Amino acid sequence: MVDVDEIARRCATAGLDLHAITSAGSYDDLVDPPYRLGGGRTDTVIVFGNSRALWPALDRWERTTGPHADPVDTYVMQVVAEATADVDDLVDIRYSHEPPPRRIAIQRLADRAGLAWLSPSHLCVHPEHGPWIALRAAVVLGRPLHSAPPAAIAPCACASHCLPKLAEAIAAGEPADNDEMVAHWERWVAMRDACPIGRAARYDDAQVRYHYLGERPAGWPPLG
Ligand code: B12
Repeated sequence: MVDVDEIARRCATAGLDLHAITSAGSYDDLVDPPYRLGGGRTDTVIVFGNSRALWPALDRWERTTGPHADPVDTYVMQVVAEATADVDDLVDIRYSHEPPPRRIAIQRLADRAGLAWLSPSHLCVHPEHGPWIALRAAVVLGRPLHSAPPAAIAPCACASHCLPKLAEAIAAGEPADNDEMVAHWERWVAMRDACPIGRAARYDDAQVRYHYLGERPAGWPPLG
């Protein structure tokens, strides 16, 4: 059987450097029915994410194999599919970018698994990388996990850091979709910058501009 550490090692090599485990049931108990994983309650779930470590790998891949319309999503699916190709008890892979009815509340999953604390600013905060992480996929395995590890604990005090910035961003117009977020993108970056944890882990400019504005860096093959 391919163990969790080996799957995580494969993903980390490709830039998906963060992971934690919990049981499917402990996540399902936290969310409304449409967001549940279903299946066995003791199934093991690995939640994968990335720090800024994703960017060099992704950048190299897009320069050499692109253009892809959605490079991050396409790359993540390829990496996770390859990392789990020989896993006999693979039940499901849910990606954070999947729309309903396959959407999962991946921040709640990451919080429950102890990977990163879900803060009131709607961002998960990792003890080392702060809010400068993304959450990418949940890999569900049919091997039992009878006692789920503890949930994440708060590493910071939001009231004097991100929350005033969240209020400013919301006052500028609470976004219902990505276009509305882009209209005030610098306010949303300011909220992330306000967190005292993980300042050294901030994404570089190309990664920030790609994630908030969808800007393809110079050197990436142009979309047709
Ligand atoms: C839809 C969505 C959005 C919508 C939110 C609309 C809304 N009102 O819910 C919009 C387009 C506005 C948005 C914006 C952003 N998002 Co977004 N988003 C998602 C997505 C795809 C689904 C969220 C969802 O429906 N979850 C299901 C519900 C049931 O879960 P929930 O726990 O109850 O609700 C969570 C979210 O809905 C969100 N939320 C709920 N209400 C509101 C209201 C506002 C104003 C915002 C901003 C968020 C928000 O926070 C909740 C937890 O506190 C997730 C990925 C995922 N699968 O979860 C990414 C995700 C949450 N987003 C993410 C990010 C980074 C952003 C942005 C910073 C921009 C970006 N592209 O990088 C901005 C700004 C957000 C911020 N807090 O700074 C990351 C968060 C990483 C982290 N460290 O936690 C995720 C996990 C994607 C990823 N690949 O990592 N997003």
